[in-house]
Amino acid sequence: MRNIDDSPITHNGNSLILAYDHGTEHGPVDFEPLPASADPTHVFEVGRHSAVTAIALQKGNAEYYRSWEMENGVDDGAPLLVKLNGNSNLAKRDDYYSPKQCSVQYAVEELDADAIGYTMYGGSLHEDEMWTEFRDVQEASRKYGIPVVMWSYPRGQGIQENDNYTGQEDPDVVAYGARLGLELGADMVKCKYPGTQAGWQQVEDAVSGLKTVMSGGSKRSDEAFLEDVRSTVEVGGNGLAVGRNIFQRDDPVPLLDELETVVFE
Ligand code: FBP
Repeated sequence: MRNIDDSPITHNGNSLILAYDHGTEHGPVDFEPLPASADPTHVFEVGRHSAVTAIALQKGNAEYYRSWEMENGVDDGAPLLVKLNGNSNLAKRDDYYSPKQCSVQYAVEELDADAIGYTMYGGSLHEDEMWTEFRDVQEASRKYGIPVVMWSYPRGQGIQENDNYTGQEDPDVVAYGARLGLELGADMVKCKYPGTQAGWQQVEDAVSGLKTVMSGGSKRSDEAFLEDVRSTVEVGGNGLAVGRNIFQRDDPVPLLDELETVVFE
């Protein structure tokens, strides 16, 4: 197994993943604050900032990304993380589930992926199916020697109906989700920020050195966002995977400059 520190998606052991799978997860509403962000090439360009160690895309945009690089002679684009599963807000389901739309084989052999991403909804009625799918994803990724990042978002009936939990940002819930990443063989786990540094410390305590990245969340001020990132990195977090806080900004470069310092230096 290749060490994730040798992967292009990390730099000095940490990562800044630019997430752009919102067109599936939330729909075009996420592009309204900055209409230019509906054009994937706008975000591909943002990914050329030296702070960005990976761009996370669904299959269709990943195909577009590779052809955009080729047609425009881009050789400094962000390494590609292909997000294998996803879901939409259009669907009606009995509980959270994120179907897989791309195989590891296709991601690696056709898209030249540098890493794989998979969302796991622990606590959902469909958790068992997702464990089974993740097993295949993780084992196939090992064969190709590329890292797997688990978007570990416990939510659904198992969380709602458990009186011990206050919701998906409860530190106990977030830490449990992070631990699933370790137990199931992810190389990095992406978690919601539980709101406090003590909460993130609980995440770190649960994962025994597994790489962790904080999920960005909805857009807030530069200062508030940087404060949250700093608070996770200070207690061992390995960076972030962020979408709206970058692509909804008119000019994300000053924030990316600051993040580069906080995450890598
Ligand atoms: P943001 O930084 O915009 O929160 O993006 C992170 C991310 O994990 C995306 O990859 C994904 O589209 C989105 O959050 C899913 O958020 P949720 O399922 O909580 O609505």
